Amino acid sequence: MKSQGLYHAGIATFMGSRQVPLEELEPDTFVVAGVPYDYASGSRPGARWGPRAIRQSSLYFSRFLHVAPNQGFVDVASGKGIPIAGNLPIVDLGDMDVYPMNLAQTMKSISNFVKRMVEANATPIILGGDHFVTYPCFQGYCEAFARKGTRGPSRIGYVQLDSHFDMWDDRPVWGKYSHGSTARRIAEYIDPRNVLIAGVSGIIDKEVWDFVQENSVTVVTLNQILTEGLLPVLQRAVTELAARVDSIYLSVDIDIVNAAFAPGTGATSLEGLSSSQLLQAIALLAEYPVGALDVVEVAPNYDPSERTQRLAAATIVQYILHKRAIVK
Ligand SMILES: [Mn+2]
Repeated sequence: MKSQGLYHAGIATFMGSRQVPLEELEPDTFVVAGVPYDYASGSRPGARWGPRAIRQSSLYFSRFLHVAPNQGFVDVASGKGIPIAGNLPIVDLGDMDVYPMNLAQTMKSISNFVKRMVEANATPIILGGDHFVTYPCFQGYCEAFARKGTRGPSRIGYVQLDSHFDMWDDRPVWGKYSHGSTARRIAEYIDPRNVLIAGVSGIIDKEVWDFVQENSVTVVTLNQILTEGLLPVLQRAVTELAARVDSIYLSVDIDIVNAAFAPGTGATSLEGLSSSQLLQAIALLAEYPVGALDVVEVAPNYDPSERTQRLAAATIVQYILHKRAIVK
């Protein structure tokens, strides 16, 4: 497989990278792990198949690992070089253990797993799963820093690209934990001023809006993006956040992208970014101290064209190449 670099050959790890056990992680590595869990999804499940689908589509990009030409690659957008393709430090851990009928056990499994990834000085790349899984992932991320004694949760920021706030509090049917309450739980877990939600649109509960305003959560609306420009408005917000924190956890809900580009998700968005805008946003965010990335809510069962899962894979590859490989 390594010498062939064929899209359709071999076992579908992320980009065709090596699969290693958690115990054998090396520092300064991008470490991919899936969370095949969508039991906290409200209306249209399917994100349990996200990790496998994203891995499948990531093989399109396996040439960056396995077919490095002698002179490297070039980023067309910037004209800058990608000289170390072929040596990108990426491994795949497979999927985390989840327990569909046991929320507490699932949360503990996920947070412990991510904590161990960060303790190994690796950069977690997490394949969702519905957006619920981000909360235990984020907890594990924070716990690793707290245990190291270097940085507590107050110095960690959270950036969520999403068409929705995911800021429900305690719902009569769902309780406090679902894919619609992740950002609320995170805004309670850390200083809410260090939470940035970007891309939101639509009509929302007034209770959520009031919580956001009263707690000074930073919000970049889709309307601001469309009227002021994606890069200026996002750059301003992230620069302000980065001045207050040492490390940022970035969560990408694929439903930030318009359903024309990303139909394979539960809560499809009729507004939202284009796929080009999402990739531009990722290239920008990679300039900041983003230490973990998740891509969630990819439900491949609603998209036989596979473009949603391909966009999810491209989002991750964009982050990795801009973080590590593109010459500044
Ligand atoms: Mn979401």
